[in-house]
Amino acid sequence: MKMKKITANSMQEATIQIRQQLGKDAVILNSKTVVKRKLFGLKKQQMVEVIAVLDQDFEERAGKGLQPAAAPIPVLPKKEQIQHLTQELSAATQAVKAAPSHSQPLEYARNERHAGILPDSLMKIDQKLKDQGLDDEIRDECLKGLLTKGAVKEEQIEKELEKLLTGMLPAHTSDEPMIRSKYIVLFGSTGAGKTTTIAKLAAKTAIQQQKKIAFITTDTYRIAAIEQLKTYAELLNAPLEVCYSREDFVKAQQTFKDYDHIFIDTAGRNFKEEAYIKELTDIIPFDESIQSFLVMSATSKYQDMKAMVKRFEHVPIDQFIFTKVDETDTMGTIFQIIAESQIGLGFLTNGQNVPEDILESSPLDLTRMVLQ
Ligand SMILES: Nc1nc2c(ncn2[C@@H]2O[C@H](COP(=O)(O)OP(=O)(O)OP(=O)(O)O)[C@@H](O)[C@H]2O)c(=O)[nH]1
Ligand SMILES: [Mg+2]
Repeated sequence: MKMKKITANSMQEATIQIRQQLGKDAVILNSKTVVKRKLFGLKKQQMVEVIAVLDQDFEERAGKGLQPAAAPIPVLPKKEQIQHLTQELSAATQAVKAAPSHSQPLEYARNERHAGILPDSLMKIDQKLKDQGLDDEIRDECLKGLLTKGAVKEEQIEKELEKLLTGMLPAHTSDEPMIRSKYIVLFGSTGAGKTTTIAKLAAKTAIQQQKKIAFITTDTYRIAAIEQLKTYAELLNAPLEVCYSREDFVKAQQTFKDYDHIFIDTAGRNFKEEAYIKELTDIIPFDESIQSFLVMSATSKYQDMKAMVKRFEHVPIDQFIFTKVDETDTMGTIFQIIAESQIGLGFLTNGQNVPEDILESSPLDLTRMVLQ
């Protein structure tokens, strides 16, 4: 085993020197910041001191053909390093979280910290998850988990990563039907796909499960909105009540007391306005007989989705519905929102066809969509 102590101006510089002196299979055992005196002790300078080793036994094994020669051999960090690496990753995440967003130097520091320490296979997967929109915290959890399991080869990574990511999502109670309450309400911003999705859910419940269904709409904002829902109601031979107030709503509940499921459509609003949230909760009593879905388009930006969830923090959201997944290739944003809020996924919709284009997806399904 060859060991070298290298002092350099930055981790990146140290990594280059290590590669030059010990080759690409060298592994960093330890790194720390040190203060060195320069110019006859007049000037202090912060530097990094890195201890790196090259395990020749490993090299010999590789040379004897015990490892595939063509593909670069992933360097599995040793046990004592794993602890060090996971600490480094936690520290890096804390620093990035504490810093203002778009903090270039910290982002650079984080990359510099990982470069040359992590095997290439893990760097690659980290980048892939980043491209999907997963944040530093989730990605660092994945890297720590993969390192702890010693998963550095592609097949191992795939298997472990699936488990790690799925474990971050709220558990799915698969024995319970997704539509489980008497009242089903969908709300969300304008044009998210609420009415189309209500029609899909109602049609599936009426046709496949042979349930007696009815509709309520509180979307009295647009004339066309009532007509839109009426068309679906007529097609399904189901009654529809239009509610302008809580009194209307209570009356409609009485009218539909013998029905199995009542699907409630609401007006799409700019929910940045607190008054619109109040309007919604004034008409609909969000009690335990109501199953509520916040509907968001999968094409929305992460920050907008996050703000939307925050705005509804006083309205109980049972599950999310993400629409228009057919219009995006990035499922990471959805994953991020679910993992962060711990609000489960109800449905994904993937097209304009009623009732076909709707999916019930488990946490594992969503993970696989992110990794695809
Ligand atoms: N590509 C695609 N389009 C969809 C999907 N779901 C709904 N849409 C379309 O999105 C548009 C808006 O759908 P609506 O159901 O009217 O949306 P809404 O949320 O009820 O709209 P407002 O009531 O005006 O707030 C329509 O053109 C739908 O066909 C989907 O999963 N994929
Ligand atoms: Mg609508």
